[in-house]
Amino acid sequence: MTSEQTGLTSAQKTFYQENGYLILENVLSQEECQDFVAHMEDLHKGHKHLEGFFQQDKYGSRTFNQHLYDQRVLDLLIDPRLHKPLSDCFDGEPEGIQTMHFYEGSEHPFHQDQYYLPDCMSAWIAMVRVDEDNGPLVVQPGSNRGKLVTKKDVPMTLLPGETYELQQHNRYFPAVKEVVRENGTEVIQVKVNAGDVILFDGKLIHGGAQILKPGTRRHALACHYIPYASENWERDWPRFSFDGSQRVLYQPLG
Ligand SMILES: O=C(O)CCC(=O)C(=O)O
Repeated sequence: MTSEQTGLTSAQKTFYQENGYLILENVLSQEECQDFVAHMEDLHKGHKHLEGFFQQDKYGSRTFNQHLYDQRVLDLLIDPRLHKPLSDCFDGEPEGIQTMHFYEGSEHPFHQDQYYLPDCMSAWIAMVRVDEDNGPLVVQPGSNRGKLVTKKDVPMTLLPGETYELQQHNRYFPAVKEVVRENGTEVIQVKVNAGDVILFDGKLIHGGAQILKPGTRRHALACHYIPYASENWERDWPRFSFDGSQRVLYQPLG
């Protein structure tokens, strides 16, 4: 039996708590990864049509919340092999809330996912080999135990004339960079094989490393979760349980 079915060993759990991330090897088979990559390439080339499909040219060509219109992505978000490891990280039941499929490395500056999605964590599924050529994740191990830059520190409210991108580049990313500096510890690239999953804490400072071979594909599906018990939630997106049920907990006014 694999750890994906039985949950994390105590050594894995300790590693996760101390470092803020953990690699689970061979969660998906090579065939599953190749099938999924073919699916994503078919959508990209227009060989397959899916209502709602849209690629953003932002932080590497990516899709956003594809699980809301693509059963294949929803199945991965709530894949039973991820259930127990995520429950062990949270010490409670997880719910799937967000997906982003990256066709390429993101070169996303350092950030913490809990700035955007309070209480969250991630399961980042590599669908191809990810290394220095195609832009792996870069993380600051242990930063999950340090300061979290919140919306109280860097409000999301835009200043006159400011766009969201400017807010991020001029105010949010520099604030996180400062925490990286204050933490004073090394940052590392996390290189993984197709089928491996990187679990990481929403407080972990991470980003997309520089891509050494621009234009190289880097298929990876980033899945985000929140504890079922979390009420720290202000989105109208459905929250998906691992039994396939879903619930909407917040309805914006107007
Ligand atoms: O895949 C990447 O390069 C970045 C992913 C990321 O920042 C995230 O999932 O929060």
